[in-house]
Amino acid sequence: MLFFCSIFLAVSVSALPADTMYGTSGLRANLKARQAQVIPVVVGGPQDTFNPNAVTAAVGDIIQFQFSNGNHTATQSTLEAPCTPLGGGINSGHIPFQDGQTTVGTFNMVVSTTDPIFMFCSTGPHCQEGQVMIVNPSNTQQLLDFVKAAQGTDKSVEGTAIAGGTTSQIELTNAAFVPAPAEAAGPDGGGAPPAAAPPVTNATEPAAENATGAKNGTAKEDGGKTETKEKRLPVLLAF
Ligand SMILES: [Cu+2]
Repeated sequence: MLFFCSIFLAVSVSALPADTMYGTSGLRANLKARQAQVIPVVVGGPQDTFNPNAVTAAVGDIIQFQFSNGNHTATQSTLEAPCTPLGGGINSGHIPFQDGQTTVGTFNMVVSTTDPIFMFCSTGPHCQEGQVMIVNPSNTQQLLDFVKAAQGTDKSVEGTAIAGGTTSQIELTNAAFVPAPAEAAGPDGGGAPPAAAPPVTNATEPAAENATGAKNGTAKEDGGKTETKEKRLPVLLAF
C-alpha cells in the first residue's frame, strides 16, 4: 500500500507544469523590456532651481529639461567641481523663457548610464545659489554634498558647445510648470533649496528624437506579475 501511494504522488508531481514548479512565467514577466520614459525637469521659474533636483532614470530614458522663467543651462559637472563643465560632458547651452511665450524651450538628454550625473546651471551666480541636480544620485546625502560644494564655489564656468542632447520646443500648455507672474519672473531670482536625491546616469549621446509633448515621467514598470497559482497536490491516498 505504501508503495502504491508513493507512485501516485510521484505521478501527480511530475504532471505539474514546469511554470508552476519553477515560476518561470513570473520570471519572464519581470524580464520584459521596460519602456523608456520621458522625465520632465523644470529649469528656473520664480526661483533658480531644477525641479526635481534628483531624478532616478534608467538607461534609455530621456530627461526633458523644460526651461521656465529666466535664462538657464543644464550643464554637466562633477561632484568635486560642481560649477565647472565636465570636459566632453552634457550641455544644453542657454535657453531663455520670457513673459508671454507660448512655447517652452527644451533640452532632451538620453540617459546612457546609471552612474550619478551631476548637472548645474552656468548662468551668473545660479550654481552658487544651489541650482544643481543629480540624475541617479547614490543617496540623499550626495545631493546635500553637491549643493553645499556648489555654494562653496566663487563663480561658474560657462560650457561651450551644445552636447549630449537635443534642443526642441513644446507648447506651454504641455509644460510641467506655470510661468511666474510677470513681475516675479526675475532671471536672477532667489536661491535653490535642496531636495531629495534620486540616482543619475551619464547621457553623453544625442537624444534619439525631439520630444514634442511633455509627458508625465511616471515610470510604469511591469508590476511583478508573479503568478502564484497554487496547484494542490492531489492528496488522495488511495486506500
Ligand atoms: Cu540658472
